[in-house]
Amino acid sequence: TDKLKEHFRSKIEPYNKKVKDFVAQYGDQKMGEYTIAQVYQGMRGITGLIYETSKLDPEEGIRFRGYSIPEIQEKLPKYPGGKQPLPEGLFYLLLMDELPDDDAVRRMSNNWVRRAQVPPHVFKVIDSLPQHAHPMTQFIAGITALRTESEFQKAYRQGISKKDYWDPVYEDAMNLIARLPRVAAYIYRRTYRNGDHIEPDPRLDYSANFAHMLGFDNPEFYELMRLYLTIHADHEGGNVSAHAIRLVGSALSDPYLAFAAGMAGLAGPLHGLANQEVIRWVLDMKKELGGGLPSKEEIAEYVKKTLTEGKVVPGFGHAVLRKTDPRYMAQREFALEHMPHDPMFLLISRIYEVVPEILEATGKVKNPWPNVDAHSGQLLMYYGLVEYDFYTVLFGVSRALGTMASLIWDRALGFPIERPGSTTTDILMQKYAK
Ligand code: AMX
Repeated sequence: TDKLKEHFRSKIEPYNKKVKDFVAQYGDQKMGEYTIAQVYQGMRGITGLIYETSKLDPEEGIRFRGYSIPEIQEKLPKYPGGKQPLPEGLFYLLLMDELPDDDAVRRMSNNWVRRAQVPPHVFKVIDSLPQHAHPMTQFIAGITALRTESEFQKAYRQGISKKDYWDPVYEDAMNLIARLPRVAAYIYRRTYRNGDHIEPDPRLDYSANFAHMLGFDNPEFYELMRLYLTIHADHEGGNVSAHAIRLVGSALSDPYLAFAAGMAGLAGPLHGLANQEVIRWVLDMKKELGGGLPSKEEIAEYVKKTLTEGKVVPGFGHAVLRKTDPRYMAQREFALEHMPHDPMFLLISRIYEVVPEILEATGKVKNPWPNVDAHSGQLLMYYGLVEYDFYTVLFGVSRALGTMASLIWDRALGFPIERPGSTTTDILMQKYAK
C-alpha cells in the first residue's frame, strides 16, 4: 500500500468539513466589488479562485501553505550535507498541509522512483518531431503521449463515483511528477547532445537524478536543481499555467491533459518563457556592446532602446508582486555563495541596479522589480547548461509539483466545472454609458 496516499486520504474528510461549515456559515458574505476597468484589464485584483496550496503576497512574495521562501529553506529537509530544501519535501507540504520530516521526504523520493518508468512510445512521439522543434513543443507532445497511462481516464470509463475522483487523479499526478524529469532530460539530450541519453539512477534524489539524466553530475549543480525545483513549484492559482491546469482539470480532463494545457501557457514569453528571453536579451546586449561587462550607462541606454522598440524588459515586472521577488533573492544568494565573480552574475547584478529606476520613470509599469526569471538563466549557464531554449522545460517540471498537489485537492474537495460569466462591450455600454 501507498502510505503517502493513505495519509492524504485521512486529510480529506476534515478538510471538506472545514470548507463546508465555513461556506454554510459565511457563504453569503461579500468579498468585494470590481470595476469595468478591472474586467478589461485581465481581471487583475479580482479574487475568484480558491487555491489551497500557496498564496502570493504582493509585498512579501509567495507563501507555500503559509511558509515564505526563507522559511521553507530553513524548515524543509535537506540532502545530507546540503543546504537547499528538497522538492520532495515541498510537494509533501503542499499536498498534506504539514511539514515533512526526513522519513516522509525519503518515502516521497522512493515513491516517485517506483513510478518513474516512461513507456517507450513517449520517446517515439518526441523523436518524430524535428530536432529544431522548441523544447516546450516537445515537452507538451511528450506529456500528451504519457496520457495513455491515465488511471483517471480508465476509472471514469468504468463509472467511478464522484467522491472517489481524487484517487485516480492522485495516481496520475504522482506518476506524472515521477516521469517528467526523464521526459525533460530526453528532450535535452536529443536536442543538444546528439541523442546520447543517460539512464536514471534510482539511488539519487529527484533533483540529483534529474541533473544526472541531463548530464550534469556535479554536487553543486544538484544543489542548484533542488533549489530551482522548489522555488518554481507554485505561485498561487491565478497565473496562466496554474489557472489553465485548474480550468482544464475542472472539465474532468485527466491530469495529463490539464498539465499539457498549463505548459502551453507557461511557454508564453510573458510567463515562463521569460527565463529564456532574459538570457537572449542579455546576450544580445553583450554582443551589441562588444563583449565585456557593460557599464551602467551602457545598460541604461540598451534598456531604453528595448522600451523604445515597444518591447518588454524580460525578467522585470509582475502582475501581483510589488517588490523584488524572493525567488530572485534566493537565487542571488546562491550565486553570491557559489560564483560571486562570475561575469554573467556581475552583469545580472548590474542590470538589477539599473532597470527598476528606468521602468519606474515610464510611469506605467506597476512593478519595476525583477522576478524569478531574471536570475535563473545565469545560474544554469554557469554550470554549462547554456541552451536557453530549454529553460522553460525546467520551470515546467517544477510547476508540476504545486499544480498537481492543487489538482488533487480540487477533486478531493469536489470543486465544480469552472465557468465564469462574460459580457460584451455593447451590453456594458447600454447599461453604464447613458
Ligand atoms: N518592460 C516593459 N514594459 C513593462 C514591463 C517590462 N518588464 N512590465 C510591465 N510593462 C508595461 C506593460 O506592458 C504595460 O504597458 P501598456 O500599458 O503599454 O500595455 C504597463 O507596463 C502596465 O503593466 P503592469 O500592470 O505593470 O504589468 P501586467 O500586470 O500587465 O503584466 C508582466 C505583468 C509580468 C506580464 C509584465 O510585467 C511583463 O511583461 N514583464 C516582462 C516579461 C516577464 O518577465 N514575465 C515573467 C513574469 C513572471 C513569470 O510568470 N514567470
